[in-house]
Amino acid sequence: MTCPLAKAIQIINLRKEDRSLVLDESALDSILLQGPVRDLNVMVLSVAGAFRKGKSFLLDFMLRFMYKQKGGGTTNWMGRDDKPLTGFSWRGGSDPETNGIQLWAEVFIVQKKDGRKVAVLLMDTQGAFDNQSTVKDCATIFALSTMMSSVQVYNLTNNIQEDDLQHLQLFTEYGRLAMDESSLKPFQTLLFLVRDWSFPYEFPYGLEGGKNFLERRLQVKAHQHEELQLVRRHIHSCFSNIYSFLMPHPGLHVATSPTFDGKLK
Ligand SMILES: Nc1nc2c(ncn2[C@@H]2O[C@H](COP(=O)(O)OP(=O)(O)O)[C@@H](O)[C@H]2O)c(=O)[nH]1
Ligand SMILES: [Mg+2]
Repeated sequence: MTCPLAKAIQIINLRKEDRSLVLDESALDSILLQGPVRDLNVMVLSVAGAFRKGKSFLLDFMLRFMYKQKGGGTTNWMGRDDKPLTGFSWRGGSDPETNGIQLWAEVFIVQKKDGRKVAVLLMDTQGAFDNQSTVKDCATIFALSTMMSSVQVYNLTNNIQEDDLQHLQLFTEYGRLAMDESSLKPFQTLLFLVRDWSFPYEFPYGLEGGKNFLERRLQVKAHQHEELQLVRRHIHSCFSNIYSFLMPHPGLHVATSPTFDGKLK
């Protein structure tokens, strides 16, 4: 990844002085108006959620997949086992971390099953729940990234807790206000990504286990407290598709070693 496009570009900055969010329009132009991209539909995949929970780390593996696919392959996309993990900066990386929304400068052109081409953009978000940002900043970043994305990956750890659902309601309510009155659902696809899932004997890892787990968690039941029912109805009414994926714990070295640099070995 040495080409000039192999970098993340900050498109929305959180201004420290007044905590307002500022769109860097020329940065966005530099991505969306690239020759091969400008006339295509775009598909934006965003990852959002609490701070230091492996969002950027995950996106860097997605980048490996996209670059592999760009080179014509899909096998062994995880790459060599002695290569540090690079891309969007994650805790092990050396780049300073910033609050706001970043896009990968290189847009990946993918042919869909129907033969049409679509430009795939990967989006990283920062600031949600980190102790320097207020709840309002988090809600705004989450809402903006949800509005902009085709797929919003809601990155969670261990489980889907009731307060994760409440946060989601707050964040999406905020976004809904900014959208036109319409009978259509305001957002597209939501994926609850549960990292460090510890109950594979109840619901197995992956999409299928996630589907059954999510059905259980998002079920509206008559005996539930009204508030719990409301949160669930709200989430169902906001997204066209909702999925969940259960991921295994990557091992203590990944989670705790200060010297870990992302090498697979
Ligand atoms: N427990 C756990 N840690 C992870 C996982 N993936 C990455 N990490 C670690 O989490 C830390 C934070 O990762 P980062 O991508 O910077 O988090 P972000 O702030 O959400 O973008 C790093 O030290 C990673 O090694 C995971 O699935 N589980
Ligand atoms: Mg990050």
